[in-house]
Amino acid sequence: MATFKDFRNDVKPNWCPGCGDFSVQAAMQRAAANVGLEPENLAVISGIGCSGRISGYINSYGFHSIHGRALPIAQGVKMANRDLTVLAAGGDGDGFAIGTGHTVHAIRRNINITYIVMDNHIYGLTKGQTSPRSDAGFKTKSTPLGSVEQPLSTMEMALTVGATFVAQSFSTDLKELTALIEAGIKHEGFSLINVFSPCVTYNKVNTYDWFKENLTKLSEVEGYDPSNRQMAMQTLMEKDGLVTGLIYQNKDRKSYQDLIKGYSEKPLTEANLKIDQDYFDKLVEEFV
Ligand SMILES: Cc1ncc(C[n+]2csc(CCOP(=O)(O)OP(=O)(O)O)c2C)c(N)n1
Ligand code: SF4
Repeated sequence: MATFKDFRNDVKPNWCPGCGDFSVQAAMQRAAANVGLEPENLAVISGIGCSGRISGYINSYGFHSIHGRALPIAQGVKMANRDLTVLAAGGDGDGFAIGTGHTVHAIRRNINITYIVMDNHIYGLTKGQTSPRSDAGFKTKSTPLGSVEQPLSTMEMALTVGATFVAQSFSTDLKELTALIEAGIKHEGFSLINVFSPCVTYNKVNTYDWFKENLTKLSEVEGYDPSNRQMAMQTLMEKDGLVTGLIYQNKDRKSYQDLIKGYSEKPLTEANLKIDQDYFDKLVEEFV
């Protein structure tokens, strides 16, 4: 049986020392081993950004794709081969700026993949511009006088568009993050896990200490019930989205795969996609 070490490769991450993404990588590797996967059962599909490099640092199938496009590719991989566990990963710019449309539709589609967002409230790779997660007033090279825009409340957005699994964690809490990724993998549908993963180089406001001071653990909120969508929404609004733990899970809704007729019987990789010559000729005739 594989251990987390089997999900390591020889590529040395070129993240800055102290970047939150190191722990996210470790949590993904641990979670994959803990749920009993072998490297050949896993595909990690990432977007572009510092965080997007993660697919190159994990021993599994992988695809370092295009900015904001990890999810279309990850969904395609899962639809072609449902036997693979598919993890999509990227930054808050990747998933909540250029990729927002894909994120919203993947959530409502409820395909059985797990999406891990490394949320540092900034564009790291391009050297520190605002992201849709940056707070109002946040000063960067692109907003020298402070951002005048409100940040996107992404967890509330996910609940609104029909998410069946929404969780949030902090990259220093390896135990909680690993457990949430495991739960996301086991969830029969789309799971969104937003990880506060500080950028130590360009974000001098939302630091490790800042998150430590401002985050509330849902496990410590009395009576919190992650199956209650209304409670999830109310708690997010009260705490300005700054919570960690399992925010919401709906185990009753069927995944996209389970609703597509025929898909559950045979993945595309095993289907006979050949068509005979007569049928091909007929098709061509139709179009010429
Ligand atoms: C289509 C396209 N537009 C813009 C870029 C430039 N670009 C690369 S990464 C990035 C944003 C990075 O921020 P984020 O996704 O939050 O990831 P981080 O680097 O912070 O991990 C941008 C705008 C690109 N590579 N491709
Ligand atoms: S620039 Fe920021 S996000 Fe990118 S590797 Fe460095 S610390 Fe991490």
